Amino acid sequence: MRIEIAQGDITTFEVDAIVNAANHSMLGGGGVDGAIHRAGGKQILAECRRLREDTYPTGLPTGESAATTGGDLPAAHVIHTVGPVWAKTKDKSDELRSCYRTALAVADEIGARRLAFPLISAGLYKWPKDDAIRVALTTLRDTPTQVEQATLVLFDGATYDLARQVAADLGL
Ligand code: AR6
Repeated sequence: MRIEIAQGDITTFEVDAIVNAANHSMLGGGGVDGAIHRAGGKQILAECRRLREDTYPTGLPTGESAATTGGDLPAAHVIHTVGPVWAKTKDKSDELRSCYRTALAVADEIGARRLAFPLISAGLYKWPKDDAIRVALTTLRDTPTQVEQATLVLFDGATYDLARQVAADLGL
C-alpha cells in the first residue's frame, strides 16, 4: 500500500472512502466529525442511526469501525471509527492502532481501494500529535490490506510539517 501525507480538509478528498474520527454515539460532534456530517449531508446521519439501532445499540466501541454512505461528499463512503481519549497514566496505543486496522478491514469489506485518514484522537481527544502521527504511519505500514493508497490528511500546516518529519524519521 502506498502511504501519502497531505494537508487540507478531508471532506474535499476524492477517494473511495474517508475515515471519520467519531465518538461512541455516531451521531456527530465537533472537529472532523462535525465537518464530515456538515459536508456530507443527512444521509450519513440516517445510516449512522440505523447502524446504532441494528448493530451498535450501546454505541460504536473504541477502536472499532463501521461504514456508511459518503452522502454528498466526493468520497462514496465514510468509515467511522472511535479513537481513545489520551490519558497520561494509561497507554491506550493498542486502541489507537486498532482504529487504523479496523478501518482498513472495513475498507477491504466494501472494496474501497483509496482512503483518506484524519489524525485520529489528536484533536478533542488530546493525543500528542507526534505520537499520533507515529502510530498512524506505522500501523498503516504494518497492516496487511487490499487498500492501494492511504493518505494521512493533516488539517494545519504545522501538523503537516511534523508529519513529514516523522515520516522521514521512519524512512517512509
Ligand atoms: N479535515 C482534516 N482534519 C481535520 C478536519 C478536517 N476538516 N477538522 C479537524 N481535523 P478531532 P478526535 C483534524 O477533534 O481527537 C468529535 O467531536 C484536527 O485538527 O476531529 O479523535 C467527535 O465527535 C485533529 O488533528 O477528533 C469526538 O467526540 C484531527 O482532525 C471527538 O471529536 C482529529 O481531531 C473525537 O476527537
